[in-house]
Amino acid sequence: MKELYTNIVQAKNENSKLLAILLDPEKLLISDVKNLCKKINESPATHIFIGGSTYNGNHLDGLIKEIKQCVDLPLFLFPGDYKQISAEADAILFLSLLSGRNADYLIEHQVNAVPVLEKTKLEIIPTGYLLIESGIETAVERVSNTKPLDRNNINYVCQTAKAGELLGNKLIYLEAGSGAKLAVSLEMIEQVAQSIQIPLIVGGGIRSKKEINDAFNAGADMVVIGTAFENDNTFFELC
Ligand code: 1GP
Repeated sequence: MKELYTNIVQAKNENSKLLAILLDPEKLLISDVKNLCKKINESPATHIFIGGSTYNGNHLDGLIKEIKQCVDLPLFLFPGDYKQISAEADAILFLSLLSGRNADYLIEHQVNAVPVLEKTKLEIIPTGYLLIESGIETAVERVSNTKPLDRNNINYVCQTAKAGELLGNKLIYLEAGSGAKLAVSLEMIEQVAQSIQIPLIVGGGIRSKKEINDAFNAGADMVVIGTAFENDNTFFELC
């Protein structure tokens, strides 16, 4: 097993919770990074994720290089598609959108990513990605042209997560979508966590320290915070 994934599994086994800050390259200038790094270094974050549903710019390598100069946390690509792959990161969440039935996001983008990935030393972590209905249409839903899973049909979400594990994914990501009105319910987190053995990531619409802790207590191994920190980089001080 590769090191960064092993660390996540180890954290799960020790019940030591992980927190990722999600940075959207579309909303981040290289000149913003220094100030941002200070805030990240003062926060309880254990990981940085970078990526976005609609980014197609050309400053991703530069951004990551700059971030890596001032933050010493593992930096994972969380790509909207295969064009968002940078060799400068440490690892990539190699996502398959298991909640949807759009073959492009189940396998086509992954096939196209192979020649790019082969030129990098990125640690590749296969991740079953499940978009859950969250009260509004999110960017992932729009861009992937898929419907999220019914937030009330917990059994089906558990079954989908388990299928993801049986297919060989190493992580399951329960996603309400960036800026979601409703985060994934605690009941769903609890039941999915009990259905699978692999680590569980939860994100989308989480906006307070209490919500982070509730997600952890329900069984999330890692929580992802994007919008709350993006809107207010003192978020972790106020928590
Ligand atoms: C989105 O799960 C992440 O992919 C984070 O969501 O921006 O709502 O925190 P937020």
